[in-house]
Amino acid sequence: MYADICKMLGVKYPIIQGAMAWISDSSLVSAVSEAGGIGVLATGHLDGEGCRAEIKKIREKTNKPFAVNIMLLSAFADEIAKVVVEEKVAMVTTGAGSPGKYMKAWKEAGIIVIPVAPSVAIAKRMEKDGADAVIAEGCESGGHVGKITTMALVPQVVDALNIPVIAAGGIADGRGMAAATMLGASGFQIGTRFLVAKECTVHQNYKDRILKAKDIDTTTTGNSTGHPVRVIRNRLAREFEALEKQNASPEELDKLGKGALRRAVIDGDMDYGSVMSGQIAGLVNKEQTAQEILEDLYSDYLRVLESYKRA
Ligand code: TUI
Repeated sequence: MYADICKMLGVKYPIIQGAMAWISDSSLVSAVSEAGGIGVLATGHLDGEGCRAEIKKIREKTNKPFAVNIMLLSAFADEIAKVVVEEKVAMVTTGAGSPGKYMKAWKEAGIIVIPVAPSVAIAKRMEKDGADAVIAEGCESGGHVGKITTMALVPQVVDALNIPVIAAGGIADGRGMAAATMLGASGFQIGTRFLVAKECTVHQNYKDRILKAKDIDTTTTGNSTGHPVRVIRNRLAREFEALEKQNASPEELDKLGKGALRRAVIDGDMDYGSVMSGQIAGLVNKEQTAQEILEDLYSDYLRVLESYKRA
């Protein structure tokens, strides 16, 4: 079944590198795509021209297909939606909202559109709006999350839709990929494991924090704002939780959260930065090149599937 997704995307592996704002830049994206996966440029921290410049850099490093992610809460979403058309990007993923209003222009430009959906109802709407596939993202993921786990979400989305479903959230090795296959997924989106790729330019402190993370080290903040975000628990997360318990206003919470992702990614501030990570970080314990990660993931996946056939 995964062959369909590889064919649709023109890639070797049915593996999409999850977009990570401030983190998945041209360096990581070109490395993942060059190695046979789908690199995804995050644009949550960029404006239209910043996005165009990164696309140019990716193209200088690889001629393989890559995707651009549009974080729909971004003030620059409209600009970036235009840039992907002008730059003839092959594929777009979206997050944190519904891309319905851009769909016509993107489909006319021949762009493959794969939105993230955190629930069956949203996934159905995206299929109706013309999505080519959806990424069913469980709340094990890092960053902005929905309410349902990957285990519960993926099979329900698979049953409700006629387009391919890509599983995301809690996948970092061949076992997770095999499990998602059993749930009916046609491909996999993986973020946290690519955070520690050698080509990933995130601050070394961030990588080290992921490498030493345990299963219970993440929490979600922002539950009262309607935009819960999964992060590694640190001083910032605790202060956020305390403020939320006191029913702080959205403005107060915004003030605390402002610039926090940049502080973690660029400055390496592990106390007052927002260290977004999936729950699977405990399984991620070595730095490898993007090519090694993809080869490792895929051979592990085939080995797991094979071992069940023999059993
Ligand atoms: O978008 C993500 N994960 C992200 S975005 C991000 S940047 C950020 N920084 C600070 C605060 C908030 C975000 C960090 N991580 N994942 C994809 C995702 N999309 N998760 C959930 C959704 C989603 C939610 C609602 C998709 C569609 C949707 O539709 C709502 C509607 O009514 O259409």
